[in-house]
Amino acid sequence: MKKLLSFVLLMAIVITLSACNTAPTVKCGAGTRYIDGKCVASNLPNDNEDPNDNEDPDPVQNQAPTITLQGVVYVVNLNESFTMPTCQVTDDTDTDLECQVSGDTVDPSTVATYTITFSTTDSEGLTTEKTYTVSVVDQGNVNAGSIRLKSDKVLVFNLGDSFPMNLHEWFESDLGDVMPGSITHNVLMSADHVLFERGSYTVTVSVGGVSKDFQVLVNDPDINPSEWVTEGVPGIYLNPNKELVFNVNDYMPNWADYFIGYDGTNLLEIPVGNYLHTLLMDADNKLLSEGFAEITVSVGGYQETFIIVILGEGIDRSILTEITEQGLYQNFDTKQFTFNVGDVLPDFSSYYIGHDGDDFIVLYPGMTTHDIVLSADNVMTTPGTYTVSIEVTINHQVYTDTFTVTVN
Ligand SMILES: [Ca+2]
Repeated sequence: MKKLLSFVLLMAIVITLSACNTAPTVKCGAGTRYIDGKCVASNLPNDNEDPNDNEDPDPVQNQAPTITLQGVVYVVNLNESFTMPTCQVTDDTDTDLECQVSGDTVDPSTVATYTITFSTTDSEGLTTEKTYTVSVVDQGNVNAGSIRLKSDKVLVFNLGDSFPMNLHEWFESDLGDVMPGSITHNVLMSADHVLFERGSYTVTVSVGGVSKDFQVLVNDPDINPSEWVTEGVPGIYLNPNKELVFNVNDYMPNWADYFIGYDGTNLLEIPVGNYLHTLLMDADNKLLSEGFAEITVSVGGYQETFIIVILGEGIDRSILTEITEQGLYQNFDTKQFTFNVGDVLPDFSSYYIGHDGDDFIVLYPGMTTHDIVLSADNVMTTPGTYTVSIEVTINHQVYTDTFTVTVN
């Protein structure tokens, strides 16, 4: 009854559509068909239909069914769910046609391309097929099965070792050959491929559109990060033999010599990209300006920010090891107090070092005041003797100091 109802409804819609259509309706007589605006004999020599086929006396009138797929997904990420599309069949005469599904069964846990075919056949034997492919792909770097380090290889080296030139031969893949061009990495090495910086590096192997990262460790036999950490206490640790104190024109150091992560059980080597710092450097990675900077180190869900001190070129950094008490300290040893007209105003905050009893504190440009006569672009314009003052509040205690400068 329901089927009959929907058929009646369908007819009503067809009639309505016809009524709305103002174009003249062409009706072709028996034995003819409607082609390019004309009724032509259906048994023309080039007609595909066999005019003598008595089993199909009126092939013109029957149309093959139409398959409509909804929710077609062509790409499925590995291990994500796959839903078959819904298949709807419409036909000029048959109303109860169903989709048959054949072909592959999509397994989202296996990287492959699967072929699925939907087909349907109407009551007069006309068949329609729709075939498409679904690819299960590994778009992340988690396809452990597809690209592997060969079982006899270990990506751990020591300083001074030569980095293997045939590294691609260390890997194997089900996705194709691992070629020399399949490998990219950020391992630091000399021109003759000698490893010279301790650290954790990344080798990326790409085969067949799938990439996978591998960690490369370069160890320094003289450095044992397990001695840096407190057993059972996770976090980011600074090498106790290192100080985050540098001089202007020092090269930025290899942070892997300075930091290690620790999850309470295992050491976590810190990838080179996990050091974020505010150091100003030139193109050669030389430190440009004295003052304070920060470095934020993260690995394995742990993150910590450390203060870096950059002293003027040639300043003995032992000055800082002597400072342990809260206060404002002069850092005058290499500072300039006599200027000439035309000189640019220096950052007087770098003439001081603050300490809160626990750590050094950052002194910002602008914490000082002065009465030097300047042009709009901070150039000294007028000879004279001037006073520079600083006022810093550390743990609610105010520290002040003044000094004089001469402009000639
Ligand atoms: Ca049909």
